[in-house]
Amino acid sequence: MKTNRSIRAAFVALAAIAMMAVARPAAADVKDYEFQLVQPTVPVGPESVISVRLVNMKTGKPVPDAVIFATRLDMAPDAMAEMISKTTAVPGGEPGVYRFKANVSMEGRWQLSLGAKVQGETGTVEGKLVIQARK
Ligand SMILES: [Cu+2]
Repeated sequence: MKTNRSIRAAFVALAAIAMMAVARPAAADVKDYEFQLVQPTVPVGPESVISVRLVNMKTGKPVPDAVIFATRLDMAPDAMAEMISKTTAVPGGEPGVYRFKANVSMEGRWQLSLGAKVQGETGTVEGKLVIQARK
């Protein structure tokens, strides 16, 4: 019954990995940060700029110098998750505001998903924002 035992061991190992993935200890501090839209709407166009502000909810202050390492823009809110636009970071703007240029090709709701590292904090700040595109 050696085989059964090693299969069982493999299952136990897999279960442990799965549990770690689900119950990964969230660093308390990243919960204090939030992404907010600067404007709720953007114009439809090939080079629309979306501005988001990263705010420390405890202090109410914007957070400059965060490293935004993941963005995704898609039309999931209008049931078109497969409709994805590439985003490009645009420099400038006031401290704590992060701007992204994208081809917003269609009127409707777009979702911007963000991941960021904040200096001095472990963990990742994640946010999903819904923007209305208008002609
Ligand atoms: Cu669409």
